[in-house]
Amino acid sequence: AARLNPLDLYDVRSLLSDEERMVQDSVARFTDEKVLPIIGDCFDQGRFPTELIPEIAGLGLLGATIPEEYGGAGMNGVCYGLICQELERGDSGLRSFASVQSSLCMYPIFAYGSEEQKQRYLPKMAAGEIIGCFGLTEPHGGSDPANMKTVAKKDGDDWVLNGAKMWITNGNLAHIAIVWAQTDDGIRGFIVPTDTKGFTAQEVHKKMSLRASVTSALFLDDVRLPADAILPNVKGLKGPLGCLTQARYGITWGPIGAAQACLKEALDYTGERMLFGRSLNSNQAIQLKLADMARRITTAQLLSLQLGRLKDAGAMAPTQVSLAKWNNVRMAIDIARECRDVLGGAGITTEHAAIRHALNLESVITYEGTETVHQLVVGRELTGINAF
Ligand code: TGC
Ligand code: FAD
Repeated sequence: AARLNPLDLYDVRSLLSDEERMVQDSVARFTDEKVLPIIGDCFDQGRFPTELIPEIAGLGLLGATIPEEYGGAGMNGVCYGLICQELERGDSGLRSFASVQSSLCMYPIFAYGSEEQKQRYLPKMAAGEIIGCFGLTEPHGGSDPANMKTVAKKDGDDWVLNGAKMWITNGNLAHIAIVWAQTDDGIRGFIVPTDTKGFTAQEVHKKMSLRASVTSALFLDDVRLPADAILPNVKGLKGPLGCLTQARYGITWGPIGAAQACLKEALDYTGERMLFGRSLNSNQAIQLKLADMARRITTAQLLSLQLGRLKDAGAMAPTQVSLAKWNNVRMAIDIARECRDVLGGAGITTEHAAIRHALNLESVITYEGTETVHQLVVGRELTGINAF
């Protein structure tokens, strides 16, 4: 009998539309042909492959869900999820780049910006000519962004910003930063060109995770901006949290790709490795591990697809995103570590993908709300009690 696809045991792909399948295939091809041959070296060298940006943009992967009139690809949420999945099958750093540009920089300009801001920035951001970063987290504690110390004060018509942001993806690549700051009127968002006087980005080194991604600290020292730098249409923490909901949704899909890459590697390796006179995969202890990986990938796939259908129906609740972000990242990090283990010594170098994915997922489980933050969001939903 024909065997099932080990990376899609429930044929979740059959639930996709033709367009969704086409998008998945084109990103999968990009990952296989352009990302996988170089990404182990990029990780070793601590280098984000900027040379891939034009092709990423050309495939419509930046601002995929932004309407075409602003240069986006006008795709649905499920297509965006599949893009994240196939990019992260390559490396979490590539998916991070697309998440930040699309959900954390283009989305707030689209959702909260003026018509002039949308026209000015979005088409060039979709083309990869303007790269953005998103500054919410501060050095004193990212889980509690309401306790923000960065301030923006009015001076005549201008705004003057002071403060610092920490762990900012794309910080040293970016042409603009979306910076969230406390004002007399609550938390507001600003579009800050990174060549503005008083703005500096300092790359974080010595990372053991997301090495193929740029992470930076941002410093704002009397950064003076014109009145039209503010995002006019949102006030309060719901501005940045609304962006996080978009990015976290994509992050529920991404780790499925990382986990699939690891399961594939574990299947290939244990099929070929001969120990005690038989292939490694003939042992019950190994089959239990492989079966468990497939079980957890399958449940994650169904969770994200239903989440995407809810999103496209306009019915997705942030708590549902929290549950899937928690489940799917936990699933992937456990699988990557288990895959590293079944590869034995071979699992410890970047010749294989497992340890790179496992290390990357240490960031993914922390950023965009730590696992604990998402567990507490679900707990609050169930009990009505805020335990933060
Ligand atoms: P609360 O004070 O109750 O609510 C404030 C306002 O926001 C609204 N809201 C949301 N809106 C949209 N989406 C959500 N997920 C929302 N959650 C809350 C809420 O309705 C309220 O609106 P209003 O009109 O009443 O003012 O805030 P909370 O108690 O819900 O928040 C607490 C908590 C801990 C959940 C929140 O602070 C949180 O999520 N903390 C984690 C911070 C975080 O995730 N930071 C991520 C930084 S960015 C990043 O990591 C990028 S990595 C990207 C990459 O490289 O891929
Ligand atoms: P803390 O908030 O100090 O948390 C420390 C620990 O305490 C965690 O285990 C947490 O779960 C736990 N904890 C916190 N509160 C509670 C509680 N009430 N009860 C129990 N436990 C609790 N941020 C951006 O704004 N933009 C970016 O582009 C960005 N990119 C990132 C890229 C990377 C590689 C990394 C690692 C981070 C990035 N971040 C970014 C920051 C990220 O969002 C934060 O690291 C994250 O929100 C956690 O904040 P923190 O690191 O300050 O940890």
